[in-house]
Amino acid sequence: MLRNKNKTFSLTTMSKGGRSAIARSRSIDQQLDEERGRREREVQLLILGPPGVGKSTFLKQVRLHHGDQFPPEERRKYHDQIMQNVATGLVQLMEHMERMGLKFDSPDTERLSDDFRKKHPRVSFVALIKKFKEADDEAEEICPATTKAELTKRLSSLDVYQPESPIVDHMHTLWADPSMQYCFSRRLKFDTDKLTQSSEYFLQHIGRICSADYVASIQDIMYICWPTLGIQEHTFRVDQLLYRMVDVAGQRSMRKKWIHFFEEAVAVLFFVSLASYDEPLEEDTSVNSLQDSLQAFNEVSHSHFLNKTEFILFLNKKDLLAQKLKTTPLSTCFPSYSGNQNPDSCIRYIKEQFTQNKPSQKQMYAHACCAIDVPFMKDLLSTVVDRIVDINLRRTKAM
Ligand SMILES: Nc1nc2c(ncn2[C@@H]2O[C@H](COP(=O)(O)OP(=O)(O)O)[C@@H](O)[C@H]2O)c(=O)[nH]1
Ligand SMILES: [Mg+2]
Repeated sequence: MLRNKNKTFSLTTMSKGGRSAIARSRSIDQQLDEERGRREREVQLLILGPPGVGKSTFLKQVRLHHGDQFPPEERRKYHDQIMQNVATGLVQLMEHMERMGLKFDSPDTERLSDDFRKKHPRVSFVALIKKFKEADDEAEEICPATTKAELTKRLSSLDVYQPESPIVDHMHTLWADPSMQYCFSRRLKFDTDKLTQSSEYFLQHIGRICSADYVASIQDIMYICWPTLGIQEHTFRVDQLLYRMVDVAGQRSMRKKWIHFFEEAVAVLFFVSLASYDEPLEEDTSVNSLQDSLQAFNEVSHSHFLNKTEFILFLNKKDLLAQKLKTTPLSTCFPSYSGNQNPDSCIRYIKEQFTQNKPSQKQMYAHACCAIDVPFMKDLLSTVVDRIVDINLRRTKAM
């Protein structure tokens, strides 16, 4: 028996066509209920932002605080990436030694360094990502086989994580050399090709990393610098909700091709590096990197495909911003900024630049953060999860 406001229909007294229409309508209702139920339980989040701003690090924090917490066998999977980061840092220092006219202490170490540089050339992640994007502009495929193959080749040539492998000894020997140590001590004075915080961290921990019983710590995992190629999806369950987070890995140039796939996204988590305020864009050095992020943010937050999607902005790398402000004023990026160089004042100003042009129907949430800081991120994640639950609730009610 079906009830429709005032009337009661009996299936047996209806025509065949009427019965099948009702059956169809029931099935549609059921599908809609299921869909509504699924949406209430599943939250799709889109992670956006240029490469290197901390998106993967954020996802690692989610995994740590709301996922499997990286059991030991999972941590071992990061060892190759860590070794690659150590090798890159060493080779970068060798290049600086050359520029500074520094020689290794013995001819044996000199030979070893030549050999090491040949076997482990620096992998230019920026070049790889660029190549990958160019190929993407022409092809539909998200991760071109050529780039994947190139990356795999580079990695297999490294093949380092064998504690008994000679490379571990070689790293020790090269790192212990007095000229290498002197060069490292001068790192803050490098004019170009500065060491990243991640290289600095891994070089300072070479002894521990190269030990036979090494298992990557959570902090090691957060410091890894490794490019994300292609679209990646990560799911996490917090309380009753399944969060489906899609990291499109800084796929900016072809956004028009895929943004419509994310119409259903409940929120965009948009990442920006505060530390990029004095950096030029890799692909166009006439453009300031933070200004470019601001433009990308304005553009995507006004996309009509995302007009039902809320935005949560993460102004990341606030630790590096604080360091840089000691020597470089914020006006480098925002000439109209005339305030002081206190990090909090500068962050307030940057936040304002990002949120002042928001679409009127959207709430805009902005958080300054440091994605490698484990306790800080634990608290921030709990705030963000609460916020997403609220957004999702409002959205399902409005359906
Ligand atoms: N100092 C500092 N480094 C960070 C922070 N967030 C991420 N990183 C580092 O920045 C590098 C790039 O981060 P990643 O998450 O891979 O960037 P993605 O390309 O946006 O996924 C890694 O070496 C991270 O350890 C931060 O808040 N402060
Ligand atoms: Mg990434």
